[in-house]
Amino acid sequence: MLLFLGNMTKKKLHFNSRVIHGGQKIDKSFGAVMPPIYQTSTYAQSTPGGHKGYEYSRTHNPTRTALENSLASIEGGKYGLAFASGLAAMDTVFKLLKPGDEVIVTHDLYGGSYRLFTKIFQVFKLKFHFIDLQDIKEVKSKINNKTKLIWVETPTNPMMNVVDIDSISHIAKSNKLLLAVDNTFASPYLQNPLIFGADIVMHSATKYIAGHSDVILGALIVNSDDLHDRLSFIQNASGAVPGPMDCFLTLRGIKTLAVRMERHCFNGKKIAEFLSNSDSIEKVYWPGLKNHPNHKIAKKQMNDYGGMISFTPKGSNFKNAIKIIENLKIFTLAESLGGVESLAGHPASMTHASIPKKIREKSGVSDSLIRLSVGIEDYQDLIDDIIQAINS
Ligand code: P1T
Repeated sequence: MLLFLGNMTKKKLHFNSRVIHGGQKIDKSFGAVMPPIYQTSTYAQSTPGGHKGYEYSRTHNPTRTALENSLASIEGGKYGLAFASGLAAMDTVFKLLKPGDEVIVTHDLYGGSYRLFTKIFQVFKLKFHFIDLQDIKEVKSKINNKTKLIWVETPTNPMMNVVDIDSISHIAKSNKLLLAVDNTFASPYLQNPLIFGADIVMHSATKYIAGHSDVILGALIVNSDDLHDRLSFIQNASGAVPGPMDCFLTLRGIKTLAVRMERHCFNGKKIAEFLSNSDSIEKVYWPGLKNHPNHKIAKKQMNDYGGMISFTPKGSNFKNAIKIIENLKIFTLAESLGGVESLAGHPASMTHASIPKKIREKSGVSDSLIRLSVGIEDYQDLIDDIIQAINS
């Protein structure tokens, strides 16, 4: 099959097929099944402007194009844009705004996102309202004629709260606001925010999308021609693009996204249930649990519940929590998430250290909170590892 599957892929193929074929072409030169890594910064021109669609690799690169088409396909969007990191993708979104504009943001979010908003964009006079996006009244009360964007992260990092994208999208639409959703924790396998009315979907593709802890990459997916044009202008003008090798690695990761996610979800359920039934554990945060406060919303907008779990051990404090994650042998103590290997982290001192203690504790990021990124190992080995780490 030497055909470009393009739109047909997006509309007709199921997710399991789109991760393999979505937006992909067979290489014209030698029939390579995987897209070549076009490790070039520039392209020969017969006369100024006389090129074959590629001029300079900050603007476009064929390996990046293959990835961007794949990203669009797996999120069910029209356009994908790839960036040097998740934060670079976010940086691009906020450059759509101008000084004086206001943004409504979830108060429970990745520490690096909080740092980008407060330490970079606040300096350029964007105003951020960090609020609980589950409180619709509160969301409405923050909207005024300067409000331009609502930024949602769901499930949230690390508290695993689930925001109802559909409800927020109705508010955004009726007030002519852009709605952007950070879909990193869910991945396109679990949730497609464009279906619920989001204008922009953002991913740290570093995580589940690439899936092997070997690349840093970000993505934006949109349907609107106008938004795509504005974002790709900033992508080129600001220049935070990924190199062709990282695009290739991400494309390779995407091929197994569906099968990896299936196992992440299976293992996530096993471990969340084990933790919930353990006498040593105080609280478990995983949206698949029936007693999770947002379980119903999660059931409505997600296809399954993923492999991210946070928990607090009983009677724990900063020291105990650190001791437990240091004792783990199969889970690696590390930042990041979404790779095939299980990781454990201490949000208060690691991923969320840039959020002032008082603010992070308000959203539940206490000193005793532990975050797990459950990998695709055998779940029994992972459970045994948690038991020995708590007991030793
Ligand atoms: O690391 P980068 O690719 O730039 O992505 C930033 C980012 C954005 N959004 C969410 C929800 C994220 O979790 C992250 C990165 N998070 C981690 C590194 C972490 O360990 O939580």
